[in-house]
Amino acid sequence: YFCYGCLFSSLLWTFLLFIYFNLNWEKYTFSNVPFQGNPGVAQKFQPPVIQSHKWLPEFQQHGTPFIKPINKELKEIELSPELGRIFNEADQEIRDMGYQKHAFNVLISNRLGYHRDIPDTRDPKCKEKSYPTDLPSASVVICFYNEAISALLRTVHSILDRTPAYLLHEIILVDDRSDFIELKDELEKYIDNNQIKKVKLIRNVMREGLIRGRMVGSSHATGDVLVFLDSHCEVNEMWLQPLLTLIKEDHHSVVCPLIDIINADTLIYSSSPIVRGGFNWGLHFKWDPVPVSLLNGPEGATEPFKSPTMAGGLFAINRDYFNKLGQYDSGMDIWGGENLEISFRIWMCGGQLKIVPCSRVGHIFRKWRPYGSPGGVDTMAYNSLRLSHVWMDEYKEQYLSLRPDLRKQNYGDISERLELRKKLNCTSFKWYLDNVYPEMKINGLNGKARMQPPLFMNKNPKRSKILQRGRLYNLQTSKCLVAQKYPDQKGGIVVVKECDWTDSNQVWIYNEEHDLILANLLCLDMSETHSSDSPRLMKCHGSGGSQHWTLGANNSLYQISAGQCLKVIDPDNPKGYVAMAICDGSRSQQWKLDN
Ligand code: UD2
Ligand code: MN
Repeated sequence: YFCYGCLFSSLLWTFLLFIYFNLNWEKYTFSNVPFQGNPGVAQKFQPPVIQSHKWLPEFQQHGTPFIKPINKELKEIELSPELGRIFNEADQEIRDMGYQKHAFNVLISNRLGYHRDIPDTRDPKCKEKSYPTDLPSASVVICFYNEAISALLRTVHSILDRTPAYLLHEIILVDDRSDFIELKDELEKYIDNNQIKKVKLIRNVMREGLIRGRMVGSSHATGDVLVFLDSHCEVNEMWLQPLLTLIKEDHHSVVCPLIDIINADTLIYSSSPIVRGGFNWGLHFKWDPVPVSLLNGPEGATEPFKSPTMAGGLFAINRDYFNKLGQYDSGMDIWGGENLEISFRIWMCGGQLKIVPCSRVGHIFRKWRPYGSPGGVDTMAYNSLRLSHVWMDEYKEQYLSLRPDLRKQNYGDISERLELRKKLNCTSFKWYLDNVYPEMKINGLNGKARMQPPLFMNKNPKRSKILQRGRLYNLQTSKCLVAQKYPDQKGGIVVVKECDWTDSNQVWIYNEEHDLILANLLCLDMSETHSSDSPRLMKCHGSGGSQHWTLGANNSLYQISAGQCLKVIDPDNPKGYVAMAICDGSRSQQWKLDN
């Protein structure tokens, strides 16, 4: 018995599917990421790639009335303090929610729009360098989770604006299953409406974390070189050519740009000191000074130099080499550790890792990570445990003795990574320490967990030129701004009290850095997260943002990252509480810094 009906209907279905895919082939690409049998990582069907085709004229720029013309020679961009001003409750909401969701000033990010000028932070000698024109092409891979759309699109446009089209093969955005709706609808619409032809958008079906996320992205890439970036970067002038040149010369070179600093509170772009990557035995990445011997070449600080490790987010690697080298450890989850893993692997298995100071890319360094991992797992520890067991030989004891709690913790199956190490004929960790990172002391100290900007700008505020010195006197109450308790108490609030012209603890210093320093001890600081909190006295960090104050023309005391003015809450209340509020020029918001 033969079922002709069944045969007919299955043929019909095949035909219909064939027609459908042929019609949509341009738009939908299906592929599987080669996850090599890791438990917990299901072989899964990859979501469609949304790709736009045509190239439209320039995207209509967001109006940015706040930006002063930039002096390109400056090492720091001059943004108007007005950029962060809060005009109404909607602004307030954007700013406060922005800090909660993204840990940086989203109000300013939105106002900057998707295109902006940034200062050319390279050493002037870099501009005299020339690079070959026949360079390999680049696929830029950006994996993101719950990113602020303005920061993401500014990353994308900075690449489109500052990369020669013939070198840019594509930009692959991997949405790591973000929760925010704007990242689904708005982004897709934006890419489609503006027909940004080089941008491909891939959506993960499940949250994978940045490590597998990047693997998904790279599996879709077809350019010669992969360039990984975080989703809150801005690339600078001639950023790509020096990276590609080094890879062209030696395809076993993995190269990083120098990471400039985009301030999380003000979005000011500034040049970074020349540093390289290291780590401590807590397996935290850290920045190290570059040995003078490495900078003493004929070109000084413009020559690429070797780096024992990379920070992780920003690097370029030949695509074939990335695959041969074993991509990433797909058993690692969400965040952390993959940067040391790939650094060790590069050096131990025949490659080299370099930082190229003539290539500059800015990155928003956030003070905390605004997201967790599913189940609240410490993925950094889990990932570090995996890498220590695969790569660190007897030196994993250095780590485990600092983290005895991890000795018994499960770290999944690492057999494939051990095989990879064998297959690639890699050297020992001792070789790496002896030859690549001889500065590393055995039994070193533990360090910090957060990703910090290089040599976090702990400038001594006392060194900055003093502009004014005196009491901060409120015009409505005729009282002075002082510490509620002690001027040397970190975290203490400030209030207005009767002025005492003999008390040096009431004296403020206002310096060129726009710090307000009380009694030459602590700085007036405004929390970035909670603008409803009152300002506090904190250790001076010298990096502006939460400690940047301007004494306005109408006697206002304006806080740049809060976008608000200081006011006395209730002039009749003897407690003298002050708070930040929308600037309205009222008497309660008027201050004089006087002797
Ligand atoms: C640094 C690296 C980062 C990564 C990390 C260690 C730089 C400038 N940044 O931390 O790239 O190597 O160290 O793992 O070197 N993301 C996802 N899914 C997630 C979590 C994050 O897609 O589940 C994205 C995120 O949106 C961002 C990127 O991964 O684009 C890096 O995350 P981050 O910016 O929070 O990491 P960062 O800069 O603190
Ligand atoms: Mn980042």
